[in-house]
Amino acid sequence: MSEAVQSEPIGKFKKRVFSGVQPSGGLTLGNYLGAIKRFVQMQNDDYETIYCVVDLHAITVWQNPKMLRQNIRELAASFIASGLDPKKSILFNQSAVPEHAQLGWVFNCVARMGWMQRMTQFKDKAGKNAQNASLGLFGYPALMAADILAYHATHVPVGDDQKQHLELTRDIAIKFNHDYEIDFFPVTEPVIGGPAARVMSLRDGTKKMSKSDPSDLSRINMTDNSDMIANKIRKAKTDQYGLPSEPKGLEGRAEAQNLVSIYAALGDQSLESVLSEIGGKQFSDFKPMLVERATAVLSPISSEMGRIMQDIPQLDKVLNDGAFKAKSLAEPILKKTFDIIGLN
Ligand code: AQP
Repeated sequence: MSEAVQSEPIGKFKKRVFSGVQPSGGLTLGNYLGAIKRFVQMQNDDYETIYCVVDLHAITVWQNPKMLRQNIRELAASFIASGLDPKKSILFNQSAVPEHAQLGWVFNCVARMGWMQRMTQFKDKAGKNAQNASLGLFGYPALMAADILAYHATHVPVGDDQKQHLELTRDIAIKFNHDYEIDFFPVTEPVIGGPAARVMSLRDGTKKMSKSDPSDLSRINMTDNSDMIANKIRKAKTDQYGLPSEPKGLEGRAEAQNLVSIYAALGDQSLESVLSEIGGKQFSDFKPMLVERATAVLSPISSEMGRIMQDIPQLDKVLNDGAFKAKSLAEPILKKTFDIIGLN
């Protein structure tokens, strides 16, 4: 089992993992280290694993239809290129399994306005113009709860930014079980942790690395070639001090902390072991090491993605087969939910 699992639930429920990524543009190193790498690890642990291209979430902000279609396939290709194996994991896109939206509606009726109003991601994404944000963006966490609970998933690997949404998923499950006096939905465990739970922007160590940041220099994209990676790391913000030999020496140094954490996560090392090797070096020596490691990890993934995108019928078949399997799990859970509520 992955070291980051925080506790052992979950009584009668089978150990089942669900997680998703939005096809809202090219993937970043943050998505890879915070989520997809963990997906692959859990696929090889003792779990049933279900991974989803959450396209219904992507349309909470406007998407160009042609680009969306392309992004859905590219994301599925990057899942497979990163090591997700359709023979071991169910891979599919959310809109192909209508049970997500149906259960999402039920959870819109369980979740409270006050809960949603506390969600910091809505505030960040809606910005100053919240009145003009879509209702879907506001209700996003109820659909996310449905994605997870439609499968009775017990564990959800995500980056640190999704922690609050996972807490809301737990609140929805608890409230549903309480309101209908039945132990029906599991209280899901988040799987968050490791040095790259929150990869930060290369330009500003206080901001999350994000696909939608207007500055391409702020992120490493999974499809960046070695020259692009080298250029971005060379330009990454740092400070004037050398690297410490213990984590304590990174306190208050957000940019240094971020680069060392990325290096550690890429090499499956702890921060302590990395710092014991590189302590005393200057950034001018460390940055080329980081470039080399990032290129060694990302180049094979990006060329495999290119190869997979050459055979769209095969990729679509993987997604269709995955949707069929996902639906066969979600359908009886939705039906039982309707029974409990009194809808059929
Ligand atoms: N910077 C990050 N560090 C660690 N994990 C991250 N994740 C995202 N950014 C980081 C994790 O990736 C998974 C999928 O994220 P998503 O695409 O569904 O949504 P997001 O969190 O909104 O990601 P972005 O890149 O910031 O997208 P945009 O710019 O479209 O909003 C999640 O598990 C997330 O935690």
